[in-house]
Amino acid sequence: MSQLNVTTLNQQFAIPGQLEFTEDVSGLVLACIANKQAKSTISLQGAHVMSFEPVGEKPVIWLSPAAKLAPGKSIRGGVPICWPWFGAHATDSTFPSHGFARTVPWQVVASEALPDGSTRITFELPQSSIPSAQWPHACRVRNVVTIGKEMTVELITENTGQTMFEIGEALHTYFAISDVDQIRITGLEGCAYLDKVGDWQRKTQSGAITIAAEVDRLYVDTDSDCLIDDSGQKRSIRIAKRGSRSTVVWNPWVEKAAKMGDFGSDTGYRGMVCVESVNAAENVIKVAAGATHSLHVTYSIE
Ligand code: TA6
Repeated sequence: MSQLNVTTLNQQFAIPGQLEFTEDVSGLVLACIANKQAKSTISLQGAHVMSFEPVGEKPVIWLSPAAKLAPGKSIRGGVPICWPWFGAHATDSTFPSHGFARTVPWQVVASEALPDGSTRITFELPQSSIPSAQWPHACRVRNVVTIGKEMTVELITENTGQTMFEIGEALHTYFAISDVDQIRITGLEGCAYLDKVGDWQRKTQSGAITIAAEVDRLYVDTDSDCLIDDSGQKRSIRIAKRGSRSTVVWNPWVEKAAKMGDFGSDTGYRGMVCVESVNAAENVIKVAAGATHSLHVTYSIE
């Protein structure tokens, strides 16, 4: 049975007053959550959180006004899932950057109204969505999203095969900010990073991160929380991760954003910053046969 039948999804997984499924004009199927604590929209394609807005707060997650919703196309903004590799594929440049998981259909396998008033929905990557030429391993992959005053996203990789496999991954999260010159990012002081803008040179972070040009840094061997202090919005966004040893901080700045063409206006890049919870470079994850790995992140406002 096709999971993309909205009627079937609502019969099986809708929660009155909290969760319903709709089909967007683009043909993408969306899970729409609205409970007493927050609202969120999640595309079944890529199990891709597109929005998260706690009641009484401005949106936490940024989605480009020019995001092109189309089957098979990555969505600019939200929480893209990069899996089973991060960035360019190690050996085959014809394979999609950041893996295939974010542009293929996922299925809904569970929905729950939790006692604390939050709503949980579980997505699974069906074998039929996995291109065996790119990923010839037996696995079970789930993305568990919980929407309440806080949002948690847990990407779970189970090795159901007979041999170890290695994954790179990320919750490549775009955050809505007042303006890029109003923020500083803390939590990575003293960490080593690979500077993509500087030919991947290895450097060390000194002090808080501020942004006044393109920034694209892969911080390694860090499991620290990060805080986006936004003086313009008089709030901080906390990113608290488990099962991730890398963090990427990215803002494309004006030229790169213009080249990408889906950041909206020519100043669209000023309203966003990515702080991504990652396992990449020396932090890629070896998943032994029969083992399960979890990348878990909680997003909250302070
Ligand atoms: O995580 C930062 C990054 O790797 C940047 O180098 C840039 O490529 C960004 O991801 C967006 O990639 P995408 O494939 O979504 O356009």
